[in-house]
Amino acid sequence: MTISIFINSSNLITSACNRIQLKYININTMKITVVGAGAVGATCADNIARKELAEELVLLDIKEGFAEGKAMDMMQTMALLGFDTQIKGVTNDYSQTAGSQVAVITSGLPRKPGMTREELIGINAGIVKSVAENILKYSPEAIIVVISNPMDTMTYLALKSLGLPKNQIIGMGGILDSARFKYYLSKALNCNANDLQGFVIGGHGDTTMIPLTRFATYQSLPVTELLDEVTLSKVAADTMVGGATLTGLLGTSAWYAPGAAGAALVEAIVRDEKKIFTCCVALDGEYGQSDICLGVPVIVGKNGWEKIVDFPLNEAEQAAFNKSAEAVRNMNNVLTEMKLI
Ligand code: LAC
Repeated sequence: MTISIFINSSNLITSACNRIQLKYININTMKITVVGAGAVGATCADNIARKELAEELVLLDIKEGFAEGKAMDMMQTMALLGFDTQIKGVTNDYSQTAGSQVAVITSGLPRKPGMTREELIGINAGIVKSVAENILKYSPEAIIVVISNPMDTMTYLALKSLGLPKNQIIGMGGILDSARFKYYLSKALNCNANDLQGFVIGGHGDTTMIPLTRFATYQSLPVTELLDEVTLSKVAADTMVGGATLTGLLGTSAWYAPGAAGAALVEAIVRDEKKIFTCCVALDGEYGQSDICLGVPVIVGKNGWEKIVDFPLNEAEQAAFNKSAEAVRNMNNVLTEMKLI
Protein backbone atom coordinates (compact mmCIF):
# COMPACT_ATOMS: atom_id res chain seq x y z
CA MET A 1 0.00 0.00 0.00
CA THR A 2 2.73 2.43 1.02
CA ILE A 3 4.75 1.57 -2.07
CA SER A 4 1.74 2.02 -4.29
CA ILE A 5 1.09 5.48 -2.85
CA PHE A 6 4.75 6.33 -3.31
CA ILE A 7 4.68 5.30 -7.00
CA ASN A 8 1.50 7.21 -7.63
CA SER A 9 2.79 10.38 -6.07
CA SER A 10 6.08 10.08 -7.91
CA ASN A 11 4.15 9.72 -11.16
CA LEU A 12 2.13 12.73 -10.23
CA ILE A 13 5.28 14.71 -9.53
CA THR A 14 6.85 13.60 -12.82
CA SER A 15 3.79 14.61 -14.74
CA ALA A 16 3.62 17.96 -12.94
CA CYS A 17 7.33 18.51 -13.74
CA ASN A 18 6.70 17.72 -17.40
CA ARG A 19 3.95 20.28 -17.47
CA ILE A 20 6.11 22.89 -15.75
CA GLN A 21 8.97 22.14 -18.14
CA LEU A 22 6.71 22.45 -21.18
CA LYS A 23 5.51 25.81 -19.94
CA TYR A 24 9.07 26.82 -18.99
CA ILE A 25 10.42 26.04 -22.47
CA ASN A 26 7.67 27.92 -24.21
CA ILE A 27 7.50 31.06 -22.16
CA ASN A 28 11.25 31.51 -22.14
CA THR A 29 11.91 31.18 -25.83
CA MET A 30 8.93 32.56 -27.67
CA LYS A 31 8.17 36.03 -28.88
CA ILE A 32 4.98 36.47 -30.85
CA THR A 33 3.63 39.57 -32.58
CA VAL A 34 0.01 40.28 -33.40
CA VAL A 35 -0.48 43.17 -35.81
CA GLY A 36 -3.84 44.89 -35.54
CA ALA A 37 -5.35 45.48 -32.09
CA GLY A 38 -8.94 45.50 -33.36
CA ALA A 39 -11.42 42.91 -32.15
CA VAL A 40 -9.88 39.94 -34.00
CA GLY A 41 -6.24 40.84 -33.20
CA ALA A 42 -6.96 41.58 -29.55
CA THR A 43 -8.98 38.36 -29.12
CA CYS A 44 -6.19 36.39 -30.77
CA ALA A 45 -3.64 38.05 -28.44
CA ASP A 46 -5.85 37.36 -25.43
CA ASN A 47 -6.06 33.66 -26.34
CA ILE A 48 -2.29 33.47 -26.95
CA ALA A 49 -1.63 35.00 -23.52
CA ARG A 50 -4.14 32.76 -21.72
CA LYS A 51 -2.54 29.73 -23.34
CA GLU A 52 0.91 31.04 -22.35
CA LEU A 53 2.31 30.47 -25.82
CA ALA A 54 4.99 33.14 -25.46
CA GLU A 55 7.21 34.89 -23.00
CA GLU A 56 6.58 38.15 -24.83
CA LEU A 57 3.60 39.11 -26.92
CA VAL A 58 3.73 42.35 -28.88
CA LEU A 59 0.44 43.86 -29.99
CA LEU A 60 0.92 46.52 -32.65
CA ASP A 61 -1.60 48.93 -34.11
CA ILE A 62 -1.41 52.02 -36.26
CA LYS A 63 -3.87 53.96 -34.09
CA GLU A 64 -2.05 55.99 -31.43
CA GLY A 65 -2.32 54.42 -27.97
CA PHE A 66 -4.85 51.76 -29.05
CA ALA A 67 -2.60 48.69 -28.76
CA GLU A 68 -1.10 50.09 -25.57
CA GLY A 69 -4.60 50.34 -24.10
CA LYS A 70 -5.63 46.85 -25.18
CA ALA A 71 -2.36 45.40 -23.86
CA MET A 72 -2.75 47.19 -20.52
CA ASP A 73 -6.34 45.96 -20.19
CA MET A 74 -5.21 42.37 -20.90
CA MET A 75 -2.26 42.66 -18.52
CA GLN A 76 -4.74 43.61 -15.80
CA THR A 77 -6.34 40.16 -16.28
CA MET A 78 -2.99 38.51 -15.45
CA ALA A 79 -3.58 38.47 -11.70
CA LEU A 80 -7.09 37.13 -12.31
CA LEU A 81 -6.27 34.48 -14.89
CA GLY A 82 -2.77 33.51 -13.77
CA PHE A 83 -0.92 33.59 -17.09
CA ASP A 84 2.73 34.66 -17.34
CA THR A 85 2.93 36.10 -20.86
CA GLN A 86 4.02 39.73 -20.93
CA ILE A 87 1.88 41.69 -23.39
CA LYS A 88 3.27 44.91 -24.78
CA GLY A 89 1.25 47.33 -26.89
CA VAL A 90 3.00 49.55 -29.44
CA THR A 91 1.92 52.19 -31.93
CA ASN A 92 3.36 51.32 -35.31
CA ASP A 93 6.90 50.72 -33.97
CA TYR A 94 8.01 47.55 -35.72
CA SER A 95 11.45 47.61 -34.04
CA GLN A 96 9.60 46.39 -30.93
CA THR A 97 8.54 43.25 -32.81
CA ALA A 98 12.16 42.26 -33.58
CA GLY A 99 12.98 38.58 -33.16
CA SER A 100 9.39 37.32 -33.24
CA GLN A 101 9.14 33.65 -34.15
CA VAL A 102 5.49 33.98 -35.18
CA ALA A 103 3.64 37.05 -36.47
CA VAL A 104 -0.12 37.18 -36.91
CA ILE A 105 -1.52 39.74 -39.36
CA THR A 106 -5.06 40.89 -38.64
CA SER A 107 -4.73 44.45 -40.01
CA GLY A 108 -7.23 46.03 -42.35
CA LEU A 109 -10.90 46.83 -42.40
CA PRO A 110 -13.50 44.26 -41.29
CA ARG A 111 -16.68 43.60 -43.26
CA LYS A 112 -19.83 45.63 -42.85
CA PRO A 113 -23.23 43.92 -43.23
CA GLY A 114 -23.93 43.07 -46.86
CA MET A 115 -20.27 43.22 -47.87
CA THR A 116 -18.28 40.26 -49.13
CA ARG A 117 -14.73 39.66 -47.89
CA GLU A 118 -13.56 40.18 -51.47
CA GLU A 119 -14.78 43.79 -51.48
CA LEU A 120 -12.08 44.60 -48.92
CA ILE A 121 -9.20 43.92 -51.29
CA GLY A 122 -8.74 47.51 -52.49
CA ILE A 123 -8.02 48.85 -49.04
CA ASN A 124 -6.60 45.81 -47.24
CA ALA A 125 -4.06 44.65 -49.83
CA GLY A 126 -1.83 47.72 -49.46
CA ILE A 127 -2.07 47.55 -45.67
CA VAL A 128 -1.23 43.85 -45.48
CA LYS A 129 1.72 44.19 -47.86
CA SER A 130 3.25 46.99 -45.83
CA VAL A 131 2.64 45.16 -42.52
CA ALA A 132 4.19 41.95 -43.85
CA GLU A 133 7.26 43.78 -45.13
CA ASN A 134 7.74 45.59 -41.82
CA ILE A 135 7.47 42.31 -39.90
CA LEU A 136 10.04 40.68 -42.15
CA LYS A 137 12.47 43.59 -41.70
CA TYR A 138 12.73 42.89 -37.97
CA SER A 139 11.88 39.18 -37.84
CA PRO A 140 13.32 37.58 -40.97
CA GLU A 141 12.69 34.05 -39.68
CA ALA A 142 9.09 34.59 -38.61
CA ILE A 143 6.25 32.29 -39.52
CA ILE A 144 3.49 34.53 -40.85
CA VAL A 145 -0.13 33.78 -39.99
CA VAL A 146 -2.59 35.70 -42.16
CA ILE A 147 -6.09 36.50 -40.92
CA SER A 148 -6.86 39.74 -42.83
CA ASN A 149 -9.47 39.50 -45.59
CA PRO A 150 -9.82 38.52 -48.35
CA MET A 151 -7.69 35.93 -46.57
CA ASP A 152 -6.73 33.67 -49.50
CA THR A 153 -5.54 36.60 -51.57
CA MET A 154 -3.79 38.23 -48.61
CA THR A 155 -1.93 34.95 -47.99
CA TYR A 156 -0.91 34.85 -51.65
CA LEU A 157 0.22 38.46 -51.41
CA ALA A 158 2.41 37.64 -48.39
CA LEU A 159 3.82 34.62 -50.22
CA LYS A 160 4.64 36.59 -53.37
CA SER A 161 5.96 39.74 -51.75
CA LEU A 162 8.04 38.37 -48.86
CA GLY A 163 10.10 35.70 -50.62
CA LEU A 164 9.94 33.49 -47.48
CA PRO A 165 9.86 29.69 -47.81
CA LYS A 166 6.26 28.76 -48.61
CA ASN A 167 5.90 26.72 -45.39
CA GLN A 168 6.22 29.89 -43.34
CA ILE A 169 3.12 31.57 -44.80
CA ILE A 170 -0.20 30.27 -43.47
CA GLY A 171 -3.71 31.64 -43.88
CA MET A 172 -6.02 30.80 -40.99
CA GLY A 173 -9.45 30.67 -42.72
CA GLY A 174 -10.12 26.92 -42.92
CA ILE A 175 -9.64 26.47 -39.16
CA LEU A 176 -12.38 29.01 -38.51
CA ASP A 177 -14.65 27.63 -41.22
CA SER A 178 -14.17 24.07 -39.92
CA ALA A 179 -15.05 25.21 -36.39
CA ARG A 180 -18.23 26.83 -37.73
CA PHE A 181 -19.00 23.64 -39.68
CA LYS A 182 -18.77 21.66 -36.43
CA TYR A 183 -20.95 24.25 -34.69
CA TYR A 184 -23.74 23.87 -37.25
CA LEU A 185 -23.33 20.07 -37.30
CA SER A 186 -23.58 20.01 -33.50
CA LYS A 187 -26.85 21.96 -33.70
CA ALA A 188 -28.26 19.54 -36.28
CA LEU A 189 -27.17 16.47 -34.33
CA ASN A 190 -27.91 17.99 -30.92
CA CYS A 191 -24.45 16.91 -29.78
CA ASN A 192 -21.23 18.29 -28.32
CA ALA A 193 -19.15 19.99 -31.03
CA ASN A 194 -16.03 18.47 -29.44
CA ASP A 195 -17.23 15.03 -30.52
CA LEU A 196 -17.23 16.02 -34.18
CA GLN A 197 -14.61 15.78 -36.88
CA GLY A 198 -15.04 17.72 -40.07
CA PHE A 199 -13.25 20.13 -42.29
CA VAL A 200 -13.85 22.82 -44.83
CA ILE A 201 -11.50 23.23 -47.77
CA GLY A 202 -11.26 25.77 -50.60
CA GLY A 203 -11.42 29.54 -50.24
CA HIS A 204 -12.46 31.51 -47.16
CA GLY A 205 -15.37 33.15 -48.98
CA ASP A 206 -19.16 32.82 -48.79
CA THR A 207 -19.23 31.06 -52.16
CA THR A 208 -15.74 29.56 -52.28
CA MET A 209 -15.59 27.40 -49.15
CA ILE A 210 -16.38 23.70 -49.38
CA PRO A 211 -17.64 21.94 -46.23
CA LEU A 212 -16.75 18.29 -46.83
CA THR A 213 -19.85 16.63 -45.39
CA ARG A 214 -18.76 13.27 -46.88
CA PHE A 215 -15.86 13.04 -44.42
CA ALA A 216 -17.50 14.51 -41.31
CA THR A 217 -17.98 12.16 -38.37
CA TYR A 218 -19.65 12.12 -34.96
CA GLN A 219 -17.04 10.21 -32.99
CA SER A 220 -16.31 7.77 -35.80
CA LEU A 221 -19.85 7.59 -37.21
CA PRO A 222 -20.28 9.23 -40.62
CA VAL A 223 -22.71 12.15 -40.31
CA THR A 224 -24.06 11.16 -43.73
CA GLU A 225 -25.60 8.14 -41.93
CA LEU A 226 -27.06 10.30 -39.16
CA LEU A 227 -28.52 13.29 -41.01
CA ASP A 228 -30.66 13.43 -44.13
CA GLU A 229 -29.47 15.18 -47.27
CA VAL A 230 -31.63 18.26 -46.79
CA THR A 231 -30.26 18.81 -43.28
CA LEU A 232 -26.68 18.23 -44.44
CA SER A 233 -27.11 20.74 -47.27
CA LYS A 234 -28.44 23.29 -44.81
CA VAL A 235 -25.48 22.70 -42.47
CA ALA A 236 -23.12 23.26 -45.41
CA ALA A 237 -24.98 26.38 -46.56
CA ASP A 238 -25.09 27.85 -43.03
CA THR A 239 -21.37 27.18 -42.64
CA MET A 240 -20.56 28.98 -45.88
CA VAL A 241 -22.35 32.13 -44.78
CA GLY A 242 -21.33 31.71 -41.14
CA GLY A 243 -19.22 34.88 -41.17
CA ALA A 244 -21.87 36.88 -43.05
CA THR A 245 -24.57 35.79 -40.58
CA LEU A 246 -22.48 37.15 -37.71
CA THR A 247 -21.66 40.35 -39.61
CA GLY A 248 -25.39 40.89 -40.03
CA LEU A 249 -25.99 40.38 -36.30
CA LEU A 250 -22.99 42.32 -35.04
CA GLY A 251 -22.75 45.11 -37.60
CA THR A 252 -19.09 44.18 -38.18
CA SER A 253 -17.25 40.91 -38.66
CA ALA A 254 -16.93 38.34 -35.90
CA TRP A 255 -13.95 38.15 -33.54
CA TYR A 256 -14.22 35.42 -30.89
CA ALA A 257 -13.97 32.44 -33.25
CA PRO A 258 -11.56 34.15 -35.70
CA GLY A 259 -9.28 35.15 -32.80
CA ALA A 260 -9.45 31.69 -31.22
CA ALA A 261 -8.77 30.05 -34.59
CA GLY A 262 -5.67 32.23 -35.04
CA ALA A 263 -4.45 31.30 -31.56
CA ALA A 264 -5.08 27.58 -32.20
CA LEU A 265 -2.86 27.84 -35.25
CA VAL A 266 -0.15 29.70 -33.30
CA GLU A 267 -0.35 27.05 -30.58
CA ALA A 268 0.17 24.23 -33.09
CA ILE A 269 3.26 26.06 -34.36
CA VAL A 270 4.91 27.00 -31.06
CA ARG A 271 4.16 23.67 -29.39
CA ASP A 272 5.20 21.78 -32.54
CA GLU A 273 1.95 19.84 -32.32
CA LYS A 274 1.98 18.28 -35.81
CA LYS A 275 -1.80 18.78 -35.76
CA ILE A 276 -3.90 18.54 -38.88
CA PHE A 277 -5.73 21.75 -39.71
CA THR A 278 -7.29 23.14 -42.87
CA CYS A 279 -5.14 26.16 -43.70
CA CYS A 280 -4.62 28.37 -46.69
CA VAL A 281 -1.23 27.41 -48.13
CA ALA A 282 0.67 27.56 -51.42
CA LEU A 283 -0.32 24.71 -53.71
CA ASP A 284 2.14 23.21 -56.13
CA GLY A 285 0.07 20.63 -57.96
CA GLU A 286 -1.74 19.33 -54.86
CA TYR A 287 -5.49 19.06 -55.39
CA GLY A 288 -4.80 19.83 -59.05
CA GLN A 289 -3.88 23.49 -58.44
CA SER A 290 -0.69 25.54 -58.59
CA ASP A 291 0.41 29.12 -58.04
CA ILE A 292 -2.40 29.82 -55.61
CA CYS A 293 -2.98 29.77 -51.84
CA LEU A 294 -6.10 27.83 -50.90
CA GLY A 295 -7.47 25.91 -47.92
CA VAL A 296 -6.41 22.26 -47.72
CA PRO A 297 -5.58 19.91 -44.84
CA VAL A 298 -2.00 20.40 -43.64
CA ILE A 299 0.17 19.22 -40.76
CA VAL A 300 1.22 22.18 -38.63
CA GLY A 301 4.35 22.25 -36.47
CA LYS A 302 7.35 24.36 -35.55
CA ASN A 303 8.28 24.93 -39.21
CA GLY A 304 4.87 26.29 -40.11
CA TRP A 305 2.80 24.06 -42.36
CA GLU A 306 4.95 21.01 -42.81
CA LYS A 307 3.01 18.77 -45.18
CA ILE A 308 -0.12 18.93 -47.30
CA VAL A 309 -2.42 15.96 -46.82
CA ASP A 310 -3.32 15.40 -50.44
CA PHE A 311 -6.19 12.95 -50.80
CA PRO A 312 -8.44 12.35 -53.81
CA LEU A 313 -11.69 14.29 -53.94
CA ASN A 314 -14.71 12.91 -55.73
CA GLU A 315 -15.83 14.53 -58.98
CA ALA A 316 -18.26 17.02 -57.40
CA GLU A 317 -15.78 18.04 -54.69
CA GLN A 318 -12.96 18.49 -57.19
CA ALA A 319 -15.24 20.57 -59.44
CA ALA A 320 -16.14 22.77 -56.44
CA PHE A 321 -12.46 23.07 -55.52
CA ASN A 322 -11.56 24.10 -59.08
CA LYS A 323 -14.36 26.67 -59.10
CA SER A 324 -13.15 28.02 -55.77
CA ALA A 325 -9.60 28.25 -57.17
CA GLU A 326 -10.86 30.14 -60.20
CA ALA A 327 -12.62 32.73 -58.03
CA VAL A 328 -9.58 33.17 -55.79
CA ARG A 329 -7.29 33.40 -58.84
CA ASN A 330 -9.47 36.20 -60.25
CA MET A 331 -9.09 38.01 -56.95
CA ASN A 332 -5.33 37.42 -56.97
CA ASN A 333 -5.17 39.06 -60.40
CA VAL A 334 -6.30 42.28 -58.75
CA LEU A 335 -2.96 42.29 -56.88
CA THR A 336 -1.16 42.45 -60.21
CA GLU A 337 -3.49 45.20 -61.42
CA MET A 338 -2.74 47.09 -58.19
CA LYS A 339 0.97 46.53 -58.89
CA LEU A 340 1.42 44.93 -55.47
CA ILE A 341 3.08 41.77 -56.81
C1 LAC B 1 -14.98 35.76 -40.49
C2 LAC B 1 -13.95 36.74 -40.89
C3 LAC B 1 -12.98 37.06 -39.82
O1 LAC B 1 -15.20 34.80 -41.21
O2 LAC B 1 -13.32 36.37 -42.06
O3 LAC B 1 -15.60 35.94 -39.42
